[in-house]
Amino acid sequence: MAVARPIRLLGAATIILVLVLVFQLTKHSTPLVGLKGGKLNHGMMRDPLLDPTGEPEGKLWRAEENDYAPGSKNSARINATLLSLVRNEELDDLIPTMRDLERTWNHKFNYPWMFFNDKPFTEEFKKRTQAETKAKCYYEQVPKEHWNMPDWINKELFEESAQILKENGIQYSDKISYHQMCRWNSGMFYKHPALENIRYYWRVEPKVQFFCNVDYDVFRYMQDNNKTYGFTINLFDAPESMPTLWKETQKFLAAHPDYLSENNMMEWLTDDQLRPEHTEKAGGYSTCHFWSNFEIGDLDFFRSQKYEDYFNHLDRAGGFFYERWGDAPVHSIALGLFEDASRVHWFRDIGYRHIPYFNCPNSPKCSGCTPGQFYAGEPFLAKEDCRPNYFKYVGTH
Ligand SMILES: Nc1nc2c(ncn2[C@@H]2O[C@H](COP(=O)(O)OP(=O)(O)O)[C@@H](O)[C@H]2O)c(=O)[nH]1
Ligand SMILES: [Mg+2]
Repeated sequence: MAVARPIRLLGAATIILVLVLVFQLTKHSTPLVGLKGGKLNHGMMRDPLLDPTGEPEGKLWRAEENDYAPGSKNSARINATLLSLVRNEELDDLIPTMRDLERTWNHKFNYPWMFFNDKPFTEEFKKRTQAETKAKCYYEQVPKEHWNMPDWINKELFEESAQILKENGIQYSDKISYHQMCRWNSGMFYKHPALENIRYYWRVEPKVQFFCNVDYDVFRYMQDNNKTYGFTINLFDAPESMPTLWKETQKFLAAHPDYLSENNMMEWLTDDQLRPEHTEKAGGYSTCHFWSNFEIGDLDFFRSQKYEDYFNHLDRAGGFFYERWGDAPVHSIALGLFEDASRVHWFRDIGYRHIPYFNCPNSPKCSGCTPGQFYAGEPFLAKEDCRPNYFKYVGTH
């Protein structure tokens, strides 16, 4: 039966094709909670793999991912580093984090780790961290002039303000080192001499977790796609920590109108629909920000004249100490105003957790978190997610 065989083969091929199609149609069928019917809608389950802007799936997953895989033509390391400000006492929390990131990503690329501390690192810290990676580790002390409270800050006024903030429920407001840390992460980290010749960094904090195998060089992805900044989580902040940050920002913008990017993210920064009380208390800023305990960034953005002028303006205004301005809103506002929106990237494929929030993709490359999960703990945490706002105004790039 010489004719029947091709026909049978054709039949089998059709069945396989139908099965593949059905699989493709059903594999991401988790209901999307985010922009349902055009309305912002918060919920614990969110599927970041589904595109909340309604664009066809696939467009947002990079087809070119394999171009950056180890062994591919683009796999040589670029000028970049992992970066972590950490205390000696946090060593036990840092080790599992290093293990996660080495297992899911860095053992394929061996980017160096650079640890920063306001105090000298102990020998134990050096020995145990270096033992976790084949890559080179660097241990850097933060210069005093980058860490100390600047001399134009009035110590008594700081203490009085800290008490008021504390009464308003602002965590760590009376801990001077927390203010110093936020200021260092806002305007000092990129000035450290050890980073002078480095272009990209990936910020890592002790205790954070990584859940997904990432098989491409994210730094090279940033470089080749002209990205300035990458994030995983977008959150609202406590407006009480920054009553005058937006006012100072507006003053700065009035003096430098030419610094505003043409394709800026102003609508995202000033949304007053989703949490109107936040926007009001923060003087017009929605408080929505890139959660900066995870960030993959281009140091040249922070070293730019625009960013430097903005930081100096804020620093002189005193809010890193008299209020509790965080580096997350400061970075986010600067990016939102001075950078082109298309140069900020949502790393939807990097499964991540910093207590209590998650970015958890629905992908076979991930394990250890629930796909779409945003938080663990009290249900009120759900409303802290402001990615729907970001997607609404800025989209995904
Ligand atoms: N060396 C050093 N690192 C600090 C200090 N304060 C905070 N950090 C680091 O800065 C980052 C943010 O601090 P963390 O306590 O996690 O703040 P949170 O995430 O806002 O609760 C972490 O990587 C800490 O290890 C400090 O006084 N010295
Ligand atoms: Mg932290």
